Amino acid sequence: MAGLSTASPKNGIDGRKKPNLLITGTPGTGKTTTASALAEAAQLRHINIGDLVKEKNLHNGWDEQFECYIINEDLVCDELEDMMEEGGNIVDHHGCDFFPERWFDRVVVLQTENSLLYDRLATRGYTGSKLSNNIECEIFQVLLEEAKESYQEEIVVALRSDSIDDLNNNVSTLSDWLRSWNMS
Ligand code: DAT
Repeated sequence: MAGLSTASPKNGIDGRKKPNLLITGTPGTGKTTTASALAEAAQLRHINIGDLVKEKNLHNGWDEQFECYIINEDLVCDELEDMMEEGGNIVDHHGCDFFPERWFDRVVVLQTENSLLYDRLATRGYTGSKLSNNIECEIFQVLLEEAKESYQEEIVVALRSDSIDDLNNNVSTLSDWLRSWNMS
């Protein structure tokens, strides 16, 4: 896995002028909070996949068991293709294996200590198996494994997201990286 400070920035695989960043992690780890602060700091576009799916009906109905929309991955990818080609996107989603690998210059996996994550998800109203499944997902580092299997390991970075200090540090580190990419 790459440390952000040592990885040298480079132009996008498709020759895009601005980088695309994927922020992933278990629900509640802070993807949306981080992506939205970073998008503002770096003046990039924040794309929350969950919101996009709802707004544009890019799903195959509601999953009663998991209490979420069943994402139509092909429709999501079709919807995003032009924007991703252009660059300058921060994509925020709790999965990462169905996007084309060529889209992203960096993949960030946020991680949160279990008891803190439990409290955040309980506050959000998660209970029962929805709550325990997500905690297990974090314990087993499912998203980090998925990211490492789906992208080159040198573009994958795991960042702690336990506290507001972590949040601020992550936004600052990622802003620096985006700036250095733009200068390359
Ligand atoms: P996600 O998009 O991964 O589901 P979120 O951004 O909605 O997560 O954050 C979930 C809650 O946790 C929300 O109330 C904001 C808070 N939060 C996010 N990142 C945090 C951090 N690093 N430290 C403390 N609280 C955080």
